[in-house]
Amino acid sequence: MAERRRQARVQGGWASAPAARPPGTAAPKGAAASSLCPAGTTPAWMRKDQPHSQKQFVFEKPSQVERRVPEAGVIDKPGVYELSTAPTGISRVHLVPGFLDPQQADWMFEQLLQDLPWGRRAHRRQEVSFEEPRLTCWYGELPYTYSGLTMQPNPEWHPVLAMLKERIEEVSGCSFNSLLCNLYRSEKDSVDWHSDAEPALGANPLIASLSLGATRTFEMRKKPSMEENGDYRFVERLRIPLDHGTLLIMEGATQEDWQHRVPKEYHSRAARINLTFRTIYPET
Ligand SMILES: O=C(O)CCC(=O)C(=O)O
Repeated sequence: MAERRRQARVQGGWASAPAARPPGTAAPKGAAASSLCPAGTTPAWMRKDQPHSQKQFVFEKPSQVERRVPEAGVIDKPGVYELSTAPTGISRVHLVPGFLDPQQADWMFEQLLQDLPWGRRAHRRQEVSFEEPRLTCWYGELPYTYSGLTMQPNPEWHPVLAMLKERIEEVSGCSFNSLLCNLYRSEKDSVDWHSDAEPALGANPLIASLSLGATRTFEMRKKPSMEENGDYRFVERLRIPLDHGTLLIMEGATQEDWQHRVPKEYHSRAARINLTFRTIYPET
């Protein structure tokens, strides 16, 4: 008897009839099947006279399982991070928060904001011209072409930039002959997804990026594999907050296998300067 009572409990044999709903209220989700039965009939799945095999739920794997968008990882601690390994090589970033002392960084930010020859590049596409949402300037003996526009040579390094180049060369063990400076005037300024993979940078370039001023998020996303046909929806993503005085070094296959951007922000942001030291080779 005890065994029969236990089985009845397990099979839901004692489940009571659902309580009456107040008029005008919707049926709870999942109740639709029973409300489709004509009044006074019992749905087949509740009837004890049905053979057991008909009551069993048959699991069929859906042909298209919904893919989840992976959550972005965050890199905000000092260190060296291997982002990926591929036939192209290892993609690696080094994060050095506090590379500059905050007071020195304040002073440098003010000097560079005032003194650098900031300009706004304009593109023309299909008869429509549009300006980049940030200001830029270029230092180096060689010209640099990116996004279809050429920055003319500018060999007269500002003394603050020359000093920073030397310090970063000591830390990274690399030498640089060029510098792209970006000024994000407010939260409305940005740089869209791209990689620094112009031929003039050579294979696997090492790029050292120093940030001054307001903190902005540097986002990275892995380039999709051939099979994904350019679909970036499910790729790996990273967020790296870059604050006043932080140095970020990208190296190895990072430009070949990943893209980066600095998106606009919804909340107000003061100005930010970003300095990306690079090595450019003369075009042959
Ligand atoms: O502002 C930054 O941190 C990134 C700048 C950048 O992507 C670039 O100069 O290529």
